[in-house]
Amino acid sequence: GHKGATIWLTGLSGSGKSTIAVELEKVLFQKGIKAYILDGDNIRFGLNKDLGFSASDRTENIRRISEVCRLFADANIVCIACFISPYVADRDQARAIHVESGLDFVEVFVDSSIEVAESRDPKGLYQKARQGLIKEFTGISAPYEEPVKPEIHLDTGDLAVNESVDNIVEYLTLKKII
Ligand code: GGZ
Repeated sequence: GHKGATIWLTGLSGSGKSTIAVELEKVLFQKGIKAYILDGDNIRFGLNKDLGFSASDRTENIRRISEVCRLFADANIVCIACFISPYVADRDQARAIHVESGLDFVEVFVDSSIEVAESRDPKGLYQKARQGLIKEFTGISAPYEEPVKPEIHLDTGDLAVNESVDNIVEYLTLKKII
């Protein structure tokens, strides 16, 4: 059997976090590994529906999510977290919460330029942010602090989705997480 772990995808809105997560989940499922995706859709409308996008709300968002990820990982599930998580300190805290419990934490920088992310804009959020209709939008009017030493750095302007997923699976295999 495999151990639990948290695969933490960080990057701009539109960088490709969710797309990669869904494909990764499929590959893990085919290998008989239980995985579960946490993202804005299942967290920000439930557990964290009291939180917005101020710096302090984002910090609390990531703190609660980190604790939930730890529980999944502790239950031997590979938890795939897809959140912008724009602050280095918040991601470091997420890591610390896992390390304290002896659980693997894999930070994956889903890196796309703001130009590429903005050109995708599937929900029209960048356009709204440019118009000033959404305040504190990451990459436009709120910061994104790039990871300093992520375990994996994916250049999604360059890599196909399956190449990004292969990259993650290879790492997890190499580190004997799966
Ligand atoms: C960034 C925002 C904002 C603002 C709404 N800034 O592309 P999406 O729509 O589906 O993903 C984004 C999601 C980001 O939520 P997170 O929980 O990942 O953010 S954080 O980790 O910073 O707490 C976007 C949408 O919510 N969204 N307003 N102002 N993204």
